[in-house]
Amino acid sequence: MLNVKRISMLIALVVVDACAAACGPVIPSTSEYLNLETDQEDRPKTYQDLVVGFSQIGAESDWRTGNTASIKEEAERLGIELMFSDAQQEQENQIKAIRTFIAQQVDVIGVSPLVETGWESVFQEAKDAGIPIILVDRRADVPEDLYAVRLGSDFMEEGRKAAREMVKLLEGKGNIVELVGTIDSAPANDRYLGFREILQEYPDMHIIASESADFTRAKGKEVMEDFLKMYGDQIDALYAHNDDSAIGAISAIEEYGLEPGEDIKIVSIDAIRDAFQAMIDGKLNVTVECNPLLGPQFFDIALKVVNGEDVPKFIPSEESIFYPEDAAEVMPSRKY
Ligand code: GYE
Repeated sequence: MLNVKRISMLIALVVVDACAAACGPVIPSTSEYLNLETDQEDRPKTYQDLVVGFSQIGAESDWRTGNTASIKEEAERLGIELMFSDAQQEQENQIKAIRTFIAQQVDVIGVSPLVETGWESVFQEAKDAGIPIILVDRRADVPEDLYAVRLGSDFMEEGRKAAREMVKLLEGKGNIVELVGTIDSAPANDRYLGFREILQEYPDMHIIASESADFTRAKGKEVMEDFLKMYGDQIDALYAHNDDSAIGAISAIEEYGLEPGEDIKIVSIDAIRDAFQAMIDGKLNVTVECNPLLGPQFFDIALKVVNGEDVPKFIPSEESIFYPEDAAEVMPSRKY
């Protein structure tokens, strides 16, 4: 409601605006102030004011379920109204969810894009409606003005770290098979490239096969079975783009009659609890951490963005690398 103080401020602004053309462009336009007045917003929003739409990819891995839990728990803790949509691995469903959030006029939209391409028009629709997009976890291949900020991991660096670990395990020499993540997803693209960037310095290390396992255990097992049929014990090592696909592959290797972690060295990414168990059991050699617990940082950024505060375009999550010797000690503290 307009109080006396606000009305007099408005009159003063109209007067100021009348002079704006003559007095120069430094004075903000009346409409900017009028917008503020009609919105009745003269204080920054708090968490309890926020309505947030979140478009999640699905539940393909333990990483993803950890990520979902972190977002839901943090929204609950902060008293944020969260509209959560699970796209079940379909980009089409994510696009529909974003359109619904726009129609519902949420304050901010979080999205983890399944694949890199195909987001421009729907992000533009959000921008036109004045709703900021925050990319959580995966990147989208769109011009920078179509999203406010990306929060997530440096997937190229994860690929490089995995390669450096592989070089150590194989002492610079051997045949590697690779389980790629979801085709056209940012982590699959970058983990593929980052790994090769390091490997090119080691001419005796060869990637003899590379196929997508879609970040799942079921596909990891299936594709590893094919690799074993084709190459058998010529395979010295496996590079899996995530732990779930590595765990699927571990069963395939055991069923084939070889020892995972011994006959075939394995490096994967994520650092889920089951990867720690696999390291304790001697079946996995290294896991490179990719942190899914992004809920707290996401809502912190969302509030800043909604309140017009400056945020960097990319905010990296903190990560490390884990080995079998530390697995038993670290495992109890793992939350995903
Ligand atoms: O590594 C994988 C998940 O986008 C970083 O998606 C994420 C990846 C993660 O399915 O397990």
